[in-house]
Amino acid sequence: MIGDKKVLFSGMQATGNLTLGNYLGALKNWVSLCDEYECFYSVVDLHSITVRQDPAELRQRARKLLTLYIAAGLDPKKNCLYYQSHVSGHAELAWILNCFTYMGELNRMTQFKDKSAKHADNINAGLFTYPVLMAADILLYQADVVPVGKDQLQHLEITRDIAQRFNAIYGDVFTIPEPYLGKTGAKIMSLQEPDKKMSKSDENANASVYLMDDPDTVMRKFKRAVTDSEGCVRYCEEQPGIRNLIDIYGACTGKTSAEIEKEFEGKGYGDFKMAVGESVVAILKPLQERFAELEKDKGYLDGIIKENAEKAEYYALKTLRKVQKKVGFPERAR
Ligand code: ATP
Ligand code: LTN
Repeated sequence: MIGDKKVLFSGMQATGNLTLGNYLGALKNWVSLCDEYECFYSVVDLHSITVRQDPAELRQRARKLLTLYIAAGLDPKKNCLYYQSHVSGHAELAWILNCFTYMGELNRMTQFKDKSAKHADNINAGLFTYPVLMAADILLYQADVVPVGKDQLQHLEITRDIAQRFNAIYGDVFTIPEPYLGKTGAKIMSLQEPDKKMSKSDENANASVYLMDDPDTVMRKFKRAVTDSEGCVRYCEEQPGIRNLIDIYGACTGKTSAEIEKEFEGKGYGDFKMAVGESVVAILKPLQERFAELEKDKGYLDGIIKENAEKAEYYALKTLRKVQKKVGFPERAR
């Protein structure tokens, strides 16, 4: 707890360009959470170097992501938005937690298996202990809740195991985090293969709408979106392509699927795709404008980055000092 609020932590990697899926499924829903929770959103750049990165590009992407957090509506006065690498406590706690994590547990992580298959020439120890760093992120802030996608639930589970193991030895040091299952946005699917989720690492650029796509590109991608053969706008299992477009249109306009079916009764896919494209353009436009303004205001952003890192560090150090004491490190002279 911080004050009378529960703590929420989440992070995103600055790899790849954010998609409409990331926005509708995560970012957009994060905006209102600060009323109920004390929120920390990190750009997890320590995690990013588990696969090889171009340094200039990583720096640029990390800044872009942090700027996008703000452009998407996260108020940096109410949410702590910071770079993981600016708070050294993440790495320090990760080391300690490494000594409370078993090889066998890490060996079972499916993301490690997937990523080592994908990067067979660089199976480094960081990739293996990635979940321990993630545990450190969460436990450092004594987070009660963590909004994550399904693919990260296994990492949240190991975080809980590590925390419980530590607490069993040293007393109640860590809050045991729960996955955040509140109001989550729709799962947005690929525009080209609607049985696969829209993902920023998809190699086919037509499959994903990126938050920085210009209106023409957005409209073109929706025109080319794979649809089904029924020819009518109906929300059903047999039409995964149309269902996805209805989900997107609904998320952008606030309309229900029944309202959307009614709106497009008797109309073909062409009209519907245009409307979906336009609704996405309407959502992205203000976000892109805000992004451009923020990017120009270097002094403002730098100030936010510094202020928020200091705030994160304050809470991180509280936990870290407690943990260091518990495991038996000598106290510092005051
Ligand atoms: P990658 O392709 O690199 O795995 P990703 O696009 O799948 O990335 P993540 O970084 O894994 O995205 O996820 C960031 C957040 O966005 C998570 O909270 C996740 O649940 C959400 N998210 C990602 N893709 C979608 C999607 N298609 N629909 C809804 N939410 C999504
Ligand atoms: N592994 C996560 C990103 C991440 C994270 C976290 C999410 C790193 N640390 C802590 C929630 C809490 C991912 O790739 N989506």
